[in-house]
Amino acid sequence: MKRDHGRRPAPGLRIAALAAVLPLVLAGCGGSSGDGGTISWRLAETHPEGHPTVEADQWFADELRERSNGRIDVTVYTDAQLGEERDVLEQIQLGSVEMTRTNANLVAEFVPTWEAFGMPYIFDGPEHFWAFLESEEGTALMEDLSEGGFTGLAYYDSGARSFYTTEQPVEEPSDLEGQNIRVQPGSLTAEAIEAMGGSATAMDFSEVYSGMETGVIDGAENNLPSYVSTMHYEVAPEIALNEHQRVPEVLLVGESVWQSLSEEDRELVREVAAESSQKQRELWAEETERSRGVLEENGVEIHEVEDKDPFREALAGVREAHEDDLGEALDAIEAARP
Ligand code: GTR
Repeated sequence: MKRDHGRRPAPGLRIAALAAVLPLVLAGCGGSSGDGGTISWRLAETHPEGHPTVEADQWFADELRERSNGRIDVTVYTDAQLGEERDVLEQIQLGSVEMTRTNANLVAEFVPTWEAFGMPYIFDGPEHFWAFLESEEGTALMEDLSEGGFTGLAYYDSGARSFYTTEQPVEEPSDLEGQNIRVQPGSLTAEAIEAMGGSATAMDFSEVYSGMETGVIDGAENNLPSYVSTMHYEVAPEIALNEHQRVPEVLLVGESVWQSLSEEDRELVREVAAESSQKQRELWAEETERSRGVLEENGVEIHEVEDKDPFREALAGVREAHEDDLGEALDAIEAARP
């Protein structure tokens, strides 16, 4: 699970890295043959090996290869080797990468209704989260992905996101005052942080470690497995479990790539993706548990936030501000509350 903390390489190195990736990109172009031959897809992933989401991607690839008798061949590229998440979504639109596992907050920039997933405290907890994702409305939101040129295959778990900082833990909203927090590009999180008196900086995932180390930012927010796999706890050891968002992960493929598949292959891919989601949820639960242990071993004190109402109250205005554009999706999420 060791990760390169994403210190930005010198420009020369970046060109060299691009030169290394380009042949991969070109070799994979037009990956689906559509004529009964082998179909080769690259699956872009930002997490490192060992992360539960990567294990699920790999399970999906292995099962699909086996059940298609080697005909559908998905290769998982971890650690943002094919680019940062936002860039990958653009590459998928262009057809130069076939598929990815990404986070709904990143998708929001391409598919406006997906911004609803980033609404703070819109989900009460895991039961509500899965009740919605597995409902007809959850499926309808998945279908909205076609607006961005994507076809969604499965939702994955991503737990709850909480703030972690280099010095002052965020145990109540006012703790954000004077703190500059990294957010995912294009997400609603910036508005939420500003509503609580903090400031927000959008930054690619792999730049967050060095951003906190050098003091460009004072903290970030994420779930426990990612806090551990990125080793962000080394530089930002103050984590407070305010759990402001539950943002699903999604496995998606480019729409044109999808259209090139036969009906039979689409069915197979969907079936394996749905099973990989079940697998991912199990792996996720185990890793969340294990992450707590890793943090304890490393002397990181987890600040529990028993009363989350002050956060909910401070963020009520964000919900109101989005009544016109997201009201329908937000109502559907609220209606799925078990
Ligand atoms: C993680 C998510 C990643 C990435 C990351 C981030 O929870 O799984 O895909 O979006 O958050 O904060 O950039």
